[in-house]
Parts: sequence; structure tokens; C-alpha cells
Amino acid sequence: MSKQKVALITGITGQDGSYLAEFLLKKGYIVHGIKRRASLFNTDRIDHLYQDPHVENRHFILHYGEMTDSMNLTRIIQEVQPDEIYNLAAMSHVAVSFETPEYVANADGTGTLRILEAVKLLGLTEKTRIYQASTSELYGKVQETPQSETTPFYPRSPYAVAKMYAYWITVNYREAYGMFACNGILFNHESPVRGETFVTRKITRAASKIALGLQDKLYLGNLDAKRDWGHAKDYVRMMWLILQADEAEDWVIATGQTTTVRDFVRMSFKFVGIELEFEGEGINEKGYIKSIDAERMNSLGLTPEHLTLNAVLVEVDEKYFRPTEVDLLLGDPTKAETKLGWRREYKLEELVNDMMESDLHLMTKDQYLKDGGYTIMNYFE
Ligand code: NDP
Ligand code: GDR
Repeated sequence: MSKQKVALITGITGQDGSYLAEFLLKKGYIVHGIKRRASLFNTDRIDHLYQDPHVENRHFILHYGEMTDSMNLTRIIQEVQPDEIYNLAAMSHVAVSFETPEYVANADGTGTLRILEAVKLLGLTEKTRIYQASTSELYGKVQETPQSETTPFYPRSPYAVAKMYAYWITVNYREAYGMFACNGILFNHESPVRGETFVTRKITRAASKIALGLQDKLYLGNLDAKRDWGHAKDYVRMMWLILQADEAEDWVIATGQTTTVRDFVRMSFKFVGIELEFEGEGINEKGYIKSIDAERMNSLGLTPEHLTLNAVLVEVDEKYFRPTEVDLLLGDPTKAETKLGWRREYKLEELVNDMMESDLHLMTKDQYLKDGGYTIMNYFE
């Protein structure tokens, strides 16, 4: 029997970390993950994978760690002796990176260097393969579309600039020391466990709450932004394929389809039987109810009584505009499809349905809490 492979995932408590951990465990890996200490439990996304530290032969092991702490990272890598490292940890919110630029440079940029340097110092360059979570944000200001492995970069946020350093230091360690270190240039990917302040999840949560009568309005920023949205489940499969390739290379992972934020809003509300019409421009644009499909709502266990035709459900708040925006992302996944045989399973409509089904279920829980006299939070971030 071949020896079990060992993987180390930084950012295991995040969206991608949780799906990747599930995927690797199913493949028979021993999975180690780095989580941060927080004042409240922060392992919701991986609680179903948890194994009691008192049992023997565990396949899922967590370590406290921090991307800004070299000694901590070096010690963990030494202990774990991983065959594969997936460096997913990052402060990943573009808008927030304008508020905490120095920290983001440290965690997202220099953090990647710490991983690479630890592997080199520990003499693991032959053994350990490294996946770096790079991003379509590197393309930033549009140079050409669709964006591929050869499209020039023009980052437009402290997050993207930090990730640009991480991208090039990964390439440099590959060229300088012969390390199997690869960048996956992933376009936006979402899921039912997407962070609540990214635009897709903010929309699916709000559409669910509005349909249930728990929230009145959804405030958003730039509705014209276009994104190439895929499903995180399809994308973590590709992370693994990248490290199984014959050669270390950089890869674009995308769907090849782009959609406006406005259309994502329309699709999400349509799921719960609400058709929205948008009128006005810029900060004066509003989305109001054009029609209500009562049959659809009833079939989901919802009632339309609290909704009225022409009521405004979506408004623009300039607080969500970014100092510099990325207007259009549209990726070309041809290389990944032809060389690694990657195919996505989820179409955009299926992604929206998956997120809406999940959020509707979750928000129903909020309704029980509210009915039971508990406070429910409507975060507008
Ligand atoms: P999330 O924000 O959901 O998860 C980020 C993870 O990193 C969390 O586990 C977080 O821990 C951890 N983390 C953040 N800062 C630190 C730190 N200083 N030290 C240790 N751990 C830290 O991101 P995603 O899962 O969506 O994305 C995974 C990676 O892929 C990120 O690097 C992101 O930038 C990149 N990416 C994401 C894309 C997407 O569309 N999702 C597209 C392209 C790239 P905690 O839970 O404690 O906050
Ligand atoms: P992005 O994702 O910046 O592409 O980064 P996000 O969902 O935050 O924004 C997508 C687009 O929607 C516009 N937008 C809003 N965004 C948020 N968050 N909140 C709003 O209210 C809102 N209104 C409009 C934004 O301006 C933007 O144009 C994500 C992250 O996962 C990164 O870590 C990753 O690298 C990239 O995707 C690829």
C-alpha cells in the first residue's frame, strides 16, 4: 500500500480551506491545517471534519498559527513534513485591504515568502510541493479580455499589490531553487459558505431575508462591476490537480463567462419569486419589485403578503464604492482545460441556486430565533 500523503493547508477555516480539506480527506490524505486563535470559536466551516485530539491515528489535525509569524510557520512545517502545502491564508477582502494595507502586505505578501523560505531552510525543496492562492485581482485595470496566463498585471488595491508580490516570489523560488511552487490564478469563486461580506453572499443572504420578511432593503456599491463567478467546489479540485501536474506552472482558473453584480441580484431574487427592475443611474439607481410569483413563493414555504409591487428593495450606497475598482474580470481557462483536463461542474445559475437554497434554510433559523425573542443581526457590510 502506498504511503498516505500529508497536506498542510493555511487558511483552513476559510471558504476554500474547508472545501479543500474535505476533498483531500476523501482522497485519503492526512490533512493538517493552520487556524488562528480567536476570542470566539472560528471553525464553523470545518467542524464536521473535526477529530478529537485524544483519538489515535487522526487524519485531520489543527495547529494554531499566523502568517505574520515566521518561527511559528517554520516550526509547523518542520513538525508536519508535508508533501503538499496549500497557502490559502490571506486577508482576502479587497475593500478592507484599503483600510489595513500594511497588515495585508505582511500577511498576504510576506506571509507567502515565509512559507517558501521555511521549506527551503528545512531542506524540503525536493519533497514539498507548494500551491499559492493567486488571484484575478492581479489583472486589475483591464488590459485585455479574456484574461489568461499571459495577460499583463495592473493591480488596483493593497490586496492585489500584496498578492502580486506573493505571485512573483513564488515564481522566483521555483526558478531560483527548483521548487515545485505554483500559482493558481483563480477568478472569483463562491459557495454557500462564502464570507458574508463578499457581494454574492451579501446578496443571497439579503434576498432570503427579504423574502422571509426579516430585512427591508439591500444596500450595495458598484452594480456595474462584472465578475467571472464559479463554484468553490470546482476550484479546489483544480488546486489539487495543479500540484499533481508533471511540471510546476501557473494556471488560470475561470468559467469564461462574466456577469454584472446587478444581474447576480436579479438571479438571486428570481429564485424566491421576486422579479426586480432597475431604474436610475449611479448612486440614484434603485431596484424595485416588478412582479411577484406567489406560486413560486408558496412552493418554497414563503408568503408574499409583506411585499408590495414597486417597493424599492435595492439601493446604492457610495460607502461600498472602492477608491480604485476592478471593472471587468473574464478569465480564459483554456490551459487548465487542455493540459489538466479540468472541467467545471457548476454553471452560474446552479451556483446561485445552491447559495439561495442554503441561505433560505439558514435564514429560516433566524426567523425562529426572532419569534423566540432573540436578537438577530442584519449586518450591512
Ligand atoms: P477566506 O477569507 O474565506 O479565508 C481566508 C483564510 O485565511 C481564513 O481561514 C482566515 O482565518 C485565514 N487568515 C487570514 N489572515 C490570516 C493570518 N494572518 N494568519 C493565518 N491565517 C489567516 O478566503 P477564501 O477561502 O475565499 O480564499 C482563499 C485564498 O484564495 C485567499 O488567499 C484568497 O485571497 C484567495 N483567492 C480567493 C478567491 C475567491 O474568489 N474566493 C479568488 C482568488 C484568490 P480566519 O477564519 O481566522 O479569518
Ligand atoms: P472581489 O469580491 O473584490 O472581486 O474579491 P467582492 O465580492 O467583494 O466584490 C465583487 C464586486 O462587487 C462590487 N460590489 C460590492 N462588493 C462588496 N463586497 N460589497 C458590496 O456591497 C458591493 N457592491 C458592489 C465590488 O465593488 C466588486 O466590484 C474577491 C475576493 O475573494 C478576493 O480575495 C479574490 O482574490 C477575488 O475575489 C478574485
